[in-house]
Amino acid sequence: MATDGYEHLEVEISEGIAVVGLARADKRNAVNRKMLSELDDFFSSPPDDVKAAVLVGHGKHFCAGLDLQEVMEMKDPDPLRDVVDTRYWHSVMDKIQLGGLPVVTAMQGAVIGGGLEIATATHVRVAEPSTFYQLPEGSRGIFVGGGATVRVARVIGSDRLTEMLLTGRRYSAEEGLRLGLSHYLAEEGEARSTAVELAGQISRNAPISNYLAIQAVARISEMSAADGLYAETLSAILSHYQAALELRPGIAEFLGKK
Ligand code: 1HE
Repeated sequence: MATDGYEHLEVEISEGIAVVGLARADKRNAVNRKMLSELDDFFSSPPDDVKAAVLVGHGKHFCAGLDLQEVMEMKDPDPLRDVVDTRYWHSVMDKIQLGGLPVVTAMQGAVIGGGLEIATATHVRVAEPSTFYQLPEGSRGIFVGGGATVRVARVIGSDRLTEMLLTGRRYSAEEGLRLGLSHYLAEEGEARSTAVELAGQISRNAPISNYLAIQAVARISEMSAADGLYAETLSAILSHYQAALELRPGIAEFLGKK
């Protein structure tokens, strides 16, 4: 089954896994307003039968970041418009991270600027050897606005984020693996199939365990250690209770036989 009606996204659904493709290869999947609103739409209300998503970029590059052409077309400075736009990026990245689906990203070629912000809003990242990571905002005279100060910093540390922004350097796939920008390094051309396999494996976990791995870890990472440990206890109990509920039909069936 494919979800139709998008201009810059291509969605294919099979066996509970949605492969969501950034489908603007001629512009290296640069993210314009339309693509961002389509990501918003998909991750706000994924189809009920979808248990996990795989995010891919069509063509040779995962994503070249913000559509700079669209930025240039907005001629007059308008701080309020820009605040609203940046906050919209933040809300869409939140939906990707916390909207309810485990998301595995398959990356190749450029993972630049907003592309890296999208990738770090996802939960598992697989790279190919051609992958490189860059935050060229400094050399473009702008600043990150899609969550990098929080999410990229959480992965590589604020010290290295500052270094990436100041120098605009490219980190290679190998370096990215070491830094945690990817969790897996697949053979060239194999990131998507590895990501689909991982998504399939994740989709077979207990839904409550996936929910807590995404939500509880994200929330607890913002808490003090004492509050985090308390929240971990409550989360663990919630999962045990859910497991007990799921066993109930079996118990009822057993009792019914008596
Ligand atoms: C674009 C964009 C884009 C390509 N916006 N149109 N992002 C950047 O600064 C990255 C800019 N792009 C690149 O460095 C390179 O394009 C790539 C390394 C990604 C790929 O290189 P290459 O040689 O394969 O492609 P190309 O020839 O540079 O580009 C092909 C087309 O894509 C071309 O358009 P055409 O009409 O001339 O064919 C490019 O203009 C177009 N294209 N990248 C618009 N980004 C939430 S805030 C986040 C802030 C940021 O993301 S800043 C980082 C922006």
